[in-house]
Amino acid sequence: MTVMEQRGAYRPTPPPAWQPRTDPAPLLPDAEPYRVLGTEAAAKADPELLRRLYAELVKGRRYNAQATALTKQGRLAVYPSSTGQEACEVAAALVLEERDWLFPSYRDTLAVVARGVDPVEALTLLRGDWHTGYDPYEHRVAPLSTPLATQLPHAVGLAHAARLKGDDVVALAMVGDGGTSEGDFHEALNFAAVWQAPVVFLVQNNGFAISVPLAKQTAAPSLAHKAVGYGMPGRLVDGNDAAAVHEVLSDAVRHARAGGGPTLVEAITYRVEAHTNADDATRYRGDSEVETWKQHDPIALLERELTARGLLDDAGVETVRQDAETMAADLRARMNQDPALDPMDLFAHVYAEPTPQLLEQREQLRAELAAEADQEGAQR
Ligand SMILES: Cc1ncc(C[n+]2csc(CCOP(=O)(O)OP(=O)(O)O)c2C)c(N)n1
Repeated sequence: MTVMEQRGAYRPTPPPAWQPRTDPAPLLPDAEPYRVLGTEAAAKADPELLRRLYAELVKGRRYNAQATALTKQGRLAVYPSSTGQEACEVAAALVLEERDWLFPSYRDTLAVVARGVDPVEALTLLRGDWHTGYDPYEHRVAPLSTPLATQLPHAVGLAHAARLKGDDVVALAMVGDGGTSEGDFHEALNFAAVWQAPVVFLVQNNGFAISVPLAKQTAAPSLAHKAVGYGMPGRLVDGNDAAAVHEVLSDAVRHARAGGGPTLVEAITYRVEAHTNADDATRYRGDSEVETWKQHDPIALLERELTARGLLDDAGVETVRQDAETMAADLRARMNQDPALDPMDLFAHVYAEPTPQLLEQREQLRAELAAEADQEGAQR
C-alpha cells in the first residue's frame, strides 16, 4: 500500500475527553478594584479598626517624611518612600497574627515598623550597614529585600515548611509591579499553588518600576489575573482604601490558614514621591498624574469616612498628629547619633569558614588600623 493510500485510510480517533482541572471562574479577580470607604460596605467596618488604621497611616507618612529628610542630612544612604502607599503597608502588618511571617521588599519599611520592629533598627540596612539591623525572628519579619522578588520563594518555603511541621503559620509576601516580571515571582507562585502553601502575595501596583510604567511591564489584563494561570485566586483592591486592603488581605490570610492555599492580591496604588531620594521622577511622569492621585489620598479617604461617621474630630486628629511628631522626633534624635562601627566587622559572618584571602585582608586591615592608632598616639 502506498503512503497516500495509507493516509487516505487514516481516520483520526477522537481525543480523550478533556475538561479544565479546576474551574477558572472563581479564581478571576473582580472587574473593578474592591472598595470600602465611601461605599455602603463602610458601615460594616469596625470603628476601632478604622481608628487604628488611621493612626498608623498618619504615623507612617510622618516616618516617610522624616526618613527622606535624613537622606538629605547624610544620615541615611537611601530611602524608598512609600508615601501614598501607606494603606497597603499598614494593612499588611495588621492582618497578621504574631506567629505569622512578613516578607517585605525594600519599599516596605512602614510595614516592618507597623509590625513592631524598632523604627531605627528598620533603617539599618538603608543607612548602609552590612546587616539587616533587626532580628528577623523577634517579630517574624524577614530582612528587607533589595534584589527584586527574591523574598517570594523564601516566603513560600517558610510557609510550606511550617505546614509540613504542623505549625499554624501564614506568610505574607510583598512585591512591586516590576517585581512580577522576575522569574522568582513565577517560581514562587507556581510552587505555592502546587503545594497549596499558606501564603498571601501582595503586589503593590504603584504604577512604576523606577521609570518603567506598568504598560511596558506586562500585557496582562491586570496583575491579579496572573493568579489564574497558577491556579490560585486573584483579588483586585483599591490600594489607597485602607479598610478595603485590610478586608481583602484578612480574607486571604484566613483562607490560607484554613488550608485553602495561596492568594494573589493586586492593590492599585501610586508612588507619590520619586523611586528613592536618588531619582528624579519628573523625567518620566507629569505633575498632573501625581496631582490626580493626590486627590485619592489614603489618609484623606479614611479621615473623611471617620469624620462623617462621627468617629474622629479635630481633637482626635491633633492627638494622632502629635503622636506621629513624637515618633519622628525620637527617630531623628536616635538617627543623629553616630553608630559605633568596628571596621573589622567587615569580615565577620562572610563565610562560616573564612577563606585564606579573607584572612589575609583581615590581617592587612588590622595592621593598618593598629599603625593608624600608633600614629595618633604619637601625635598626642
Ligand atoms: C533582581 C533585581 N533586578 C533589578 C534591580 C534594580 N531595581 C531596583 S528597584 C527596581 C524597580 C522595581 O519596581 P517595582 O517592583 O515596581 O517596585 P517599586 O520600587 O515600585 O516599589 C529595579 C529594577 C534589583 N534591585 N533587583
